[in-house]
Amino acid sequence: MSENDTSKPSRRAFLSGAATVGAGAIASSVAQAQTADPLITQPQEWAQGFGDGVDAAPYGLPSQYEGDVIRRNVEWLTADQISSINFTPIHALDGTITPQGCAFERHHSGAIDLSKSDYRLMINGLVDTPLVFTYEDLKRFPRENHVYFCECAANTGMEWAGAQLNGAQFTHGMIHNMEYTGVPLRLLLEEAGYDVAGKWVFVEGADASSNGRSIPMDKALDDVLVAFKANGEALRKEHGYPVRLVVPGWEGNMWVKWIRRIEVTNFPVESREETSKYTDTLENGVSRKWTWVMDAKSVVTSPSPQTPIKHGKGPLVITGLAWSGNGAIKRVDVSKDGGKTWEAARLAKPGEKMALTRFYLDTDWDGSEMLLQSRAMDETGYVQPTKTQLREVRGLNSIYHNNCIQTWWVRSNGEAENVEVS
Ligand SMILES: Nc1nc2c(c(=O)[nH]1)N[C@H]1C(S)=C(S)[C@@H](COP(=O)(O)O)O[C@H]1N2
Ligand SMILES: [Mo]
Repeated sequence: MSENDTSKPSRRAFLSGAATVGAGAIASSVAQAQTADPLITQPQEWAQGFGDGVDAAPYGLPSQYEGDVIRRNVEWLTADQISSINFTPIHALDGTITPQGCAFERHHSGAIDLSKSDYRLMINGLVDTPLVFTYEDLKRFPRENHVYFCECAANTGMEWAGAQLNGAQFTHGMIHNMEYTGVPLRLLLEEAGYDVAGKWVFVEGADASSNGRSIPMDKALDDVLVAFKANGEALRKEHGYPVRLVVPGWEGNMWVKWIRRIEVTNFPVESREETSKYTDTLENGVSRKWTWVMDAKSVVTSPSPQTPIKHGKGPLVITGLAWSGNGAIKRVDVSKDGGKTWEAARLAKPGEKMALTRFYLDTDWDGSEMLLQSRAMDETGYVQPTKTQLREVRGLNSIYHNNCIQTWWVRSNGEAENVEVS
């Protein structure tokens, strides 16, 4: 829009209008009568004394005003806290890195306390020398840093039959994205002298559930990490302290926490977690299995049901997240009319492989209702499907791997609701 266009407030005019209040020079097309704002014209209480000293919080917590940016659960979803899940407040975060303190948790038998000194990792099976590593042993292998998303295969799983949960946190919050520090699993397998006949590894956690999963050797040798830090600090207890597996782009269930054993085998174990669970039953009753990769997906995080538009019409930042287990996000489109027309969103940074990508659409909202959608495309050329397209292939029996396009119905009062368009 040109600066001379006075029909709609431009972002620049809006912002300069706000900035010049009090300076007596309001020249923009949206200049409004404003009374002096005491919060900027009057000395405030917090400027008339001292703040907290440096030792007030040896380990800092979020500001007291951010108390609602927390994990939340959906009560009816799981019977108890021990085998349960909660959700990342993605509607309230920005950028791409998820702080550990509000990153979703999924436990099959609760989060265990395991110290570094009691920690052991065994590699056995088809290897020259079965080995047991201590935590300190792991720290003597060359380590790497990578940012990756971890998405539970069940993320968005409650939305198969119809629009159900009202909030991006609940529909899409079984995901987090952290910078991991860890040792490539390949180095540990080489140390043990793995047999090239071993086409699989079976990985187990130290918790009662053990959460055992089979991983093809090609993946194990490619980019899997045995990680001990996330976002620069030790893993939190709930994310597998002191050591977890990081399986880039693959379903969260394979990211075994408190990892204690890696067995090289020449067959997949077909454990509970890869047969009765984490398989997808199609309309004809046949179940898909080994659906490891998380396909390209995206969601508008704001505006959304938990973050309605409160400022009325005019400049509006639409934002969201996109990711793909098959590589980097190349493009995200946003629709305001339920998928009839699309605009290319701005990626905050070029997409990175198997990591969250932040997108923005800086727009002028005319106050009319919107059916907001986002559609991700990854470097393979794959385009995120509509709900109808996904159902045509997968039917309605599935729980896992729902990567369809999400719709938020934003009303003219700014409130948003989870809906489906057909
Ligand atoms: N040992 C162990 N590893 C586990 C689980 C578990 O219950 N026990 N849950 C799995 C599931 S289903 C998911 S989605 C991810 C969740 O990781 P997070 O709790 O760090 O978010 O961990 C996986 N690893
Ligand atoms: Mo999961």
